[in-house]
Amino acid sequence: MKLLNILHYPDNRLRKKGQNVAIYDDNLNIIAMNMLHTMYESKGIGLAAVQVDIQIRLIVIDISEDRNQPLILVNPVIISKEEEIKFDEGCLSVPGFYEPVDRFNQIKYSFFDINGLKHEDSAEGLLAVCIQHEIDHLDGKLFVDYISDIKRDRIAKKLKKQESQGVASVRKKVPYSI
Ligand code: QAP
Ligand code: CO
Repeated sequence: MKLLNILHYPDNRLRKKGQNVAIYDDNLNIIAMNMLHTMYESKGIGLAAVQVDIQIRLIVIDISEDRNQPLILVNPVIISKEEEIKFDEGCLSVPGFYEPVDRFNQIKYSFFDINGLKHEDSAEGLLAVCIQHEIDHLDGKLFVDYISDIKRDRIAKKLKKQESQGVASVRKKVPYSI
């Protein structure tokens, strides 16, 4: 399995849209497995193909405590949504930042599994929010698009600075590090 490179905001490639998957072959399976591996290694609960610079409508999720209940959703679509909530969100593409976002607490959604079989299901709470967040990625949208311009610009500036200095040198500046 391969660790994939996760793009960080404000990388423009995060604005590309994912194309519908038409062929369910080994290649799709390999991408899904590498995405799950990358998500687990990064301690994430969700990852969309667009975040690893692959423009297809594929997301992987695991919200289980034991990290042993992977979900692979191909061409996911939200059919209905109910009950507005504010949810504190983060993102592997926006490391270190968390902000409240308006979402829906209950959704019905459809998707294709890795074999190309269609399913319909419902979700609520964290899973529902995670599916909404990941489908946004497939449309080039990030959770920071829902917060104020000022906050978003501040986050972009900080992440750009970190990127230019390199994560290692940022760590070196922390006084309590060994
Ligand atoms: C999306 O996000 C999500 O900042 C998935 O330093 C998040 O997996 C949906 C992560 C919250 C619903 C609620 C973020 C890991 C992981 C970070 C993630 C970080 C390390 C985020
Ligand atoms: Co994200």
